Amino acid sequence: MESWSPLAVPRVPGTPRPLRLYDTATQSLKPVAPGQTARMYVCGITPYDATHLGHAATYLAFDLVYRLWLDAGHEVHYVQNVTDIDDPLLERAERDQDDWVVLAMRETALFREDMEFLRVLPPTEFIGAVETIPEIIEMVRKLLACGAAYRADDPDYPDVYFPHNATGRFGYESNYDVETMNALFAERGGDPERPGKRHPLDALLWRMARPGEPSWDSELGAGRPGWHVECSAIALNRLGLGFDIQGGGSDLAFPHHEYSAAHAEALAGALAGDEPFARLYAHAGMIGLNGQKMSKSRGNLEFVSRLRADGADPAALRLALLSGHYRADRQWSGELLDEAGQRLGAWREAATRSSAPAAEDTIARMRDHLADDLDTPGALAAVDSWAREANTGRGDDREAPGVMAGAIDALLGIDVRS
Ligand code: 5CA
Ligand code: ZN
Repeated sequence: MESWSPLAVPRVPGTPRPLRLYDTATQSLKPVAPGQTARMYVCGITPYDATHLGHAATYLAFDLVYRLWLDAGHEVHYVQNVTDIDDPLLERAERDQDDWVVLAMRETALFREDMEFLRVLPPTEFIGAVETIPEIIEMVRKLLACGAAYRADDPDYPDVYFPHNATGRFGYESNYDVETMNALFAERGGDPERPGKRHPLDALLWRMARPGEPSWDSELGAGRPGWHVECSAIALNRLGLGFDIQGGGSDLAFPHHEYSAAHAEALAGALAGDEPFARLYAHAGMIGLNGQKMSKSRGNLEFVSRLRADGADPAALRLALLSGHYRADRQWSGELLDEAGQRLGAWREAATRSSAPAAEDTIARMRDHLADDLDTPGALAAVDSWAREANTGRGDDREAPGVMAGAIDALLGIDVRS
């Protein structure tokens, strides 16, 4: 499907720093070390409702990765999906007497607008599940052929399942113990109780058509895809095995990223070797509201589009979301937006000064902080101290306000000149 509009990203003077990120699989900070073309897959929305600030915060974190790669001179191949067929979408369409296709199109269009508003760089490829159904069918077919899939023992609905331990290293990505896996599998879209499965943790690959549900004809039988195989096929077919970063919110560490990795590795293992699906699994913390994780099912949501309609400044919204560390679970509040507005005011004032302290040291500090697992609080504090000095009349570098404005734009995605 169509991505959203690109943005010009200014070049930043000085020396970029190699990025290190926390990897969920090895539970350690790791150098990202991409080749000339850096490859990233970030799990996209399920478009049954508008983009909330939790989604926005997660996409902003990976937007910073993109910007640091551009700063380091890489080409970036960034793929993001849209889960435009899945249970939550069908349930919402049913509840609201809406057509699921129309609902998905409407919410995806709104998501694009929200991303543009927040100056998030568009993925190179923005791919819907529905448009990739033939790829998914092909992947399930191959998994069946290599023994990494089986039919449920159910004559009415012989759905196709993935034996969770097909690769022999199940659990390497999330590192959860069995009790945690069982609980999260049940909580996040799994079907541990489904009769006919060989093991409660086996995951759905292809759901045979039920009356009244959308389905696609195929040699597997008419049906629709499971959730994890969607991202597995989309990523594998565009980025290949061993791409640099698989990203999403921490709620995707299990089951979603564990299984999407296992599906691809089971298939590739049969053909090639044991390269991991992704070299690094990065997860953003959960944004909460009123003390709980912001989620569509709980209904405690603050939408980007509502703030947009209220006339919120996109730069302030972006700054508010970046004021906490991306991995920390954190609470949204109106005060956060007010504080960000004040901070932005100081940055804007500094950027319009006729002179200021030289930009080089501050840019070096911004890069150091961002390269260190996206330490945005550190990077923002570095800009704060430069702006404070500039706004008290210190510094006689006439280029500095413009150079800093360019760096703030390129590295943080914030336009202080608007
Ligand atoms: N379509 C799937 C991924 S393939 C999905 O999880 N969609 S979603 O709409 O539920 O979430 C989209 C992204 O936002 C995911 O990366 C998810 O981890 C992240 N996310 C959801 N809720 C929050 C939250 N409260 N805080 C931070 N990130 C969140
Ligand atoms: Zn996904």
